[in-house]
Amino acid sequence: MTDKKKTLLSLVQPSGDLTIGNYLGAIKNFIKLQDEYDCYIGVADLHSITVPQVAAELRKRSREIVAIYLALGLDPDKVTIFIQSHNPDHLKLYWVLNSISYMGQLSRMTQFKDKQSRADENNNAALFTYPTLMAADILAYNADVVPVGIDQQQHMELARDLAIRFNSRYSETFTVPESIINESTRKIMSLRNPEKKMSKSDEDKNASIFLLDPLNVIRKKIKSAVTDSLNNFDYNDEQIALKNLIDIYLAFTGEDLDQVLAKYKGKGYGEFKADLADIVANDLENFQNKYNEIISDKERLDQILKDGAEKSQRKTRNLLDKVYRKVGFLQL
Ligand code: AQP
Repeated sequence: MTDKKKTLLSLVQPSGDLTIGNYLGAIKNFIKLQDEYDCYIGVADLHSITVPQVAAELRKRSREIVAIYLALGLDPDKVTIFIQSHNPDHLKLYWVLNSISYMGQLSRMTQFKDKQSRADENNNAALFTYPTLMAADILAYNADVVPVGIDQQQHMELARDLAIRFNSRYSETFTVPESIINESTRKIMSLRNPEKKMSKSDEDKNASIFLLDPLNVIRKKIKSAVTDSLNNFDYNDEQIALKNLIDIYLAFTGEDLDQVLAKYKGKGYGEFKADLADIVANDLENFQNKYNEIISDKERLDQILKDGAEKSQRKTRNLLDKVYRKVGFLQL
């Protein structure tokens, strides 16, 4: 008898063009783990309207993310790839979890505080309850593991709290999910300000490397990334800009830190940055060639998403019936 695979779930928002932060922090782990787990990988379109979006662009980016997943190596025959809004169970569970989410806890979420402070006229309620929807995304699938960057860790804690709270209030129902976080790529930083996370919605386009940036732009961004004036090739918390570039180097090459330190010790940052620019550009060139082929086959992408919608609903349906019964909704 074979053991039943555990469930892995993770979503990415189509809130902008994807960066190497999204790739190294989260997507790389989906790809690595796709054989080991029963995987549900989504496009979080519901989440993305917590900040203003242009409808046509949102639709376009949703399909693009699927093509990116495939070009990076996700196999749709193994993994269920779906759009969040195509499975209404996310929203059905969201409402129930809202009823056991505390305002105090939600108001302490750093992502909410950060986005709210930048969103003057868009201080909307969905931004506030975003983490509850994220908990619903995860708990609806009884996911065992969720690969994420460290910025999502606080939301993961909330998802765990809500699972435990629901289980103790109504009886054992949800798996308490664990995060999977890559230590060295848990938070890829901005190329312009190493105190800030690299983000797809950063207004300074030179701060982020987008997976679909032209190769010469990628090279230029890396070569002009901020470093420091110490002129000392080392990996430490005083030289955070350089540390970030070394983390990117390690992630793309698979080399270990000692090897890289030995290679560039005593050399100027310029040589290291030029090599890094080539490494990232060559890797992404390969990816972009595949992407261009995949994105041109709209029919295939839509078929993957139709199958994905069906499979994701099949996964969540019984659990949602159970939850609705437990909270006391009349079922006929
Ligand atoms: N800089 C990063 N380093 C490591 N991991 C990162 N992630 C995002 N940025 C980094 C991880 O990517 C996954 C998908 O992210 P998301 O779409 O859910 O939204 P996010 O975390 O808010 O990512 P962005 O790029 O910063 O988007 P915007 O600008 O729209 O807010 C998550 O697992 C995330 O941790």
